[in-house]
Amino acid sequence: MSLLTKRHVVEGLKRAREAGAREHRDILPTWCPGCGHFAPLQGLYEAAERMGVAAKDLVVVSGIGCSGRFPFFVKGFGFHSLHGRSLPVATGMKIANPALTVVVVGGDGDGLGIGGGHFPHAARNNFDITYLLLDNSIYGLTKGQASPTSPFGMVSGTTPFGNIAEPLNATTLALAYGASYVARVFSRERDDCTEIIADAMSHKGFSVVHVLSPCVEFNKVVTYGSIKQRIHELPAHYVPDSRTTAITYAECEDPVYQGVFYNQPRPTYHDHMQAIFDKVKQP
Ligand SMILES: Cc1ncc(C[n+]2csc(CCOP(=O)(O)OP(=O)(O)O)c2C)c(N)n1
Ligand code: SF4
Ligand SMILES: [Mg+2]
Repeated sequence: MSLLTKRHVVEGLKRAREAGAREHRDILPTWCPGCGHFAPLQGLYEAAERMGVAAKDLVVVSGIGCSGRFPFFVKGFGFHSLHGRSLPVATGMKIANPALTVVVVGGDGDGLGIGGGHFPHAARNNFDITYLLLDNSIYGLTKGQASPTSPFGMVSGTTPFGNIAEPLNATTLALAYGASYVARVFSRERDDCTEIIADAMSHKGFSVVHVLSPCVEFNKVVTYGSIKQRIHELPAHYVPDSRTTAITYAECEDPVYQGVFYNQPRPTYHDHMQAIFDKVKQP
């Protein structure tokens, strides 16, 4: 499997157009060739296409970061919000117009650093939105500072003597916070990205896809090679119905598992609010 670059996205779009598919981008991606963020972008195009989501019904909300550029590259409504504030913006949109398909995209810094306080509340309220957390274990846009998921000991622009903090695990956090759907996927595996993003978008409730999405420019420690050595599919017998079992698998570091860790639909924020409205309306 080769790395997905701008050329692949252009060719993919050309083929899709020739096959009569609706177009799903306005502007071509500006990421570095080989950036991990290309595969989830292609995944979102294909998932939206497959699900028949019209551009007028799709909203992509981001914070700030290389990952934050996502909305520019998708045909639909977009909101490039403030650093770490994509989830409150997106949940507000969903409350205002529940008919919209809302996809939130952000980086490890955006979602687990400055925006880390919003993640648990979006999850426990079970808003019916999809959150693509593109994790490259670095601040890419600002050229290589340690992030909340950088490994212990990693040398970076802000940790010249090695990172002294333990990394956060986005999959574990999503599970612990109460997300009703949690998956992890390696962005090198383009087809897996598409399948999992489509599955997450079909889920009714808060779905999190933790994408291991290397920054080829500024992270020389967490790379396609280092992830490839440890990544493994969840066992064939795995059933994604137990949060505690899911956390055990999510915490495993060798191998690092990918796949759907948890998928247990429950009433969404909107369902609960509707029930309250119906109750108060009764004579
Ligand atoms: C309030 C605020 N603080 C800091 C910044 C500077 N800043 C922009 S992007 C970024 C980190 C981006 O890292 P990440 O979220 O991991 O996204 P990536 O670029 O790696 O995709 C920072 C610190 C900012 N734009 N706004
Ligand atoms: S700096 Fe890193 S994260 Fe940003 S576009 Fe380039 S490879 Fe991707
Ligand atoms: Mg990052």
